[in-house]
Amino acid sequence: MYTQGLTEPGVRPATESTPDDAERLRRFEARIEAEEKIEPKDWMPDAYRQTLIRQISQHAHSEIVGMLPEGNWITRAPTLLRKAILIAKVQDEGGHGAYLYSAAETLGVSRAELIDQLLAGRAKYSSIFNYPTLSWADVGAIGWLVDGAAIMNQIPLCRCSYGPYSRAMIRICKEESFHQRQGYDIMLKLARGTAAQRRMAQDALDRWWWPSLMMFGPPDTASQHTALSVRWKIKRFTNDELRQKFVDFTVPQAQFLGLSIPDPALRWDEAAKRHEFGAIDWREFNDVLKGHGPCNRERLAERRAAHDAGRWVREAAVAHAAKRAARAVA
Ligand code: FAQ
Repeated sequence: MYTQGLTEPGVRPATESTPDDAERLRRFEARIEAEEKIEPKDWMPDAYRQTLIRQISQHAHSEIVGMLPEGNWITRAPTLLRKAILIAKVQDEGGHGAYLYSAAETLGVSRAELIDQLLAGRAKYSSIFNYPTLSWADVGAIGWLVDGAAIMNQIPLCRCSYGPYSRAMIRICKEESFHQRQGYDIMLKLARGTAAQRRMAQDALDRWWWPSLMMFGPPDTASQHTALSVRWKIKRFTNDELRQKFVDFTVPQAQFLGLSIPDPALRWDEAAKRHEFGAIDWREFNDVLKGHGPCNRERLAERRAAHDAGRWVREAAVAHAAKRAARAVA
């Protein structure tokens, strides 16, 4: 659906610099300025193509690794209804990965190549999915906070200058919004339940709050890619701007639940009309990115096992497609 103008997977269009490039760049930037979408066959600077491949593939990997922490709770969901909702949510995340790999393929890279990079440990995926889900309340906290942070980050991506990515994000955001509500609903039930259930909800908030703030990426002063991505309208806001919006949006939701955000420095600044919050532990964030988070090894091992277990399905699909193609020729 989003593959109009697709080059052969794995074949990158020529990107050598020519004297015409300055003029092409000028026209490209004028189109961005005019809010036109850039489509797969259009000329684009190599840095634009590379940063999109990087961001979209990291995003796709995050979706499929993100299936694992909640997937662990499918067999232990407290009711049949909760189980059905959770299965649907986890399945949606797999679908998001599929749209995003397709969007990345329009840039001349193959899905197989991207998945190989993930399984070899050479690709990044969101830091948040390297934390464990210790109780049912964690499923609520992931929906509320992690999907909440994802929506805050991804709604502006619906206006991304690259057509296939922006179109994929529209459907993804609709589904993420349902995910966020189901998470908040779990938290509400627990927060209004027994004292033990309220403790579970508070414990989940205590553990997921800071990693959720880290999802938005390093502070603007340390972000390598933000300036160019904002200039080329891949990103519409900086990491710190989105993090602030998330805090301002989420604090009243925690108050409604009667839960406390685990940040003694959190306070409303009336003059600035925003919440001030405490310092994020960037050392922890960098450790997780280097592979030393609580669950990095486990997540990659599970993805590798799932990939191996699915080999026969991929082989059968390829054989089926080849057979149909041969029949069409005969
Ligand atoms: N984790 O210069 P910047 C979800 C990396 S989907 C790991 O600021 P940029 C749905 C960054 O890649 C969640 N790495 O980079 C769901 C770069 O590395 P590189 C994923 C991170 O791209 C819910 C380096 O640090 N969402 O949750 C992280 O301008 C529930 C420097 O950073 C997306 O991917 C991090 N948190 O901004 C699923 C959204 N932050 O490549 C299941 C799209 C930064 O130079 C259950 N992505 N890095 O080696 C984006 O908006 C951006 O890529 C940012 C980073 C904002 C993540």
